[in-house]
Amino acid sequence: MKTKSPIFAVLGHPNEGKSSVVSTLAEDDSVKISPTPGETRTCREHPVIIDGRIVIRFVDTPGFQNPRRTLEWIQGYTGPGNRMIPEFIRTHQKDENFTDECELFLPLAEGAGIIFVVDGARPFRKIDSIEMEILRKTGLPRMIVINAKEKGAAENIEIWKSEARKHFNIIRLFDAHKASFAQRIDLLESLKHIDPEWQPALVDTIDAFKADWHQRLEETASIIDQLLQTVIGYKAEKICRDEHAIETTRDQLSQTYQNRIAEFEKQAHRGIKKRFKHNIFSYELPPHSILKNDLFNKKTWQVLGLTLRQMAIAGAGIGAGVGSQVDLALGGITFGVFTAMGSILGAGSAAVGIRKIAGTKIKGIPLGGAKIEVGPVENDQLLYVLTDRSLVYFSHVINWAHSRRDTPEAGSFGDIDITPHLTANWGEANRRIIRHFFKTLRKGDSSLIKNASAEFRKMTISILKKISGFQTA
Ligand SMILES: Nc1nc2c(ncn2[C@@H]2O[C@H](COP(=O)(O)OP(=O)(O)OP(=O)(O)O)[C@@H](O)[C@H]2O)c(=O)[nH]1
Ligand SMILES: [Mg+2]
Repeated sequence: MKTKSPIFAVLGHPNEGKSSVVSTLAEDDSVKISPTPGETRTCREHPVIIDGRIVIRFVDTPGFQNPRRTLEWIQGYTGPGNRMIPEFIRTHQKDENFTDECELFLPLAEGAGIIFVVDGARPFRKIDSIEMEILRKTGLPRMIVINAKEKGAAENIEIWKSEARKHFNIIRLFDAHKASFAQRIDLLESLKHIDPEWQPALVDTIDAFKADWHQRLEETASIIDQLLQTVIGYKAEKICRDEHAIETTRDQLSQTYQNRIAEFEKQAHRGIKKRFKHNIFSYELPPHSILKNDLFNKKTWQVLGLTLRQMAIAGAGIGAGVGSQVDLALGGITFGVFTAMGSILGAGSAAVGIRKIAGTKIKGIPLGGAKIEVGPVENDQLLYVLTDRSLVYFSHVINWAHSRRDTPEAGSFGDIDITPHLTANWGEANRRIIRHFFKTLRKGDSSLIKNASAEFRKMTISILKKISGFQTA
């Protein structure tokens, strides 16, 4: 049995998406990917490390340079099968016609399994069958990954499949730029079947991936928990000695309050992004994302939690008092959102009025002046909006493959609809949990908070699982 972690070389023609497959599978956003063929010149190993242990390695390689002549040499080779690749490298290492082959064969000389990547969107060509034949002749365990770069004609894919069957017993369709966690696990599951010797190690690898994913969901839930706790506990305060400056100071303090809350949220989102290994490439939110609007922007509040019908009613200028009745009339679908919206939209301001969210207190102090306090938050709506925005952010991050280097457009991946998972659509059991959590936090009894927070995190993990479409144990 092999004792080292499984190793797979990702091979193919130049520019087919080899580096993209490596980057997505290894969740490494430092991999160089470019539209120019020949971007990858040397082999680079990308280990996946979980809990300090290498669980699998993927080797990115340059594309074939001279497949026809390589196959000719292989067909003329008469030595022992296991010496063929080392012998090819030894014979051609000084020949610049085979620089890339000598390089891409290096991991094969060490017994790596093969993941052959092709762009299934383009038509199949003769050169492809030559490359496939080379790989078959190596006798190494191998799988073909059809990575359709664009939505190719379905008949192209069918031709690819039937040609691939001649050389590979495992054929997978995999979209490197869009693969979800579930699809990545699926690909690893198929790797198990390419070589019985790798199987026990790969079972272990897959278990490690799943356990790690579960841990990430736990950590995300605890980041959201902490964010809400921090926001509930926060207030901005200032002493103002000048009686005439009280109003202006209060406005400035409201701004400070608002900025700090926005900063708490950013920190939480950065934590989530980091946990999902988006480190190097600066991940951009898609332009259509609701998160492109600031936390306190009216649009944020309009979109999170308001159905079209409610928007229309809100647009008709219904104020706070009526809002709460409409809320009831709609059977509680809005989970209280509309009540807040009624008052906020009724106020007609471009930004959500902070005074409606966090109470301000002005207390006289000895020797003149006042102590001004903004916060803590009085209106649960801010907490629901923060929860929703964290769920939206999580959804963006997990659906953003590490191989992507562009800015997503509407309809590319942002169309994954997480509306059913937003607070306004939660079932009664979950609503009860979050309401209880907020109430307990406000009371401030630390032993009760511990339990309420654990219950909130447990519920959040189950929502995150649903959003990620992957049920871990
Ligand atoms: N839309 C889309 N584009 C992709 C996909 N995979 C790769 N590409 C694009 O295709 C180009 C080549 O991708 P790479 O991953 O660098 O390909 P490669 O096979 O490593 O290329 P070389 O190293 O040059 O041989 C890049 O512009 C990628 O963004 C995909 O699944 N979907
Ligand atoms: Mg490359």
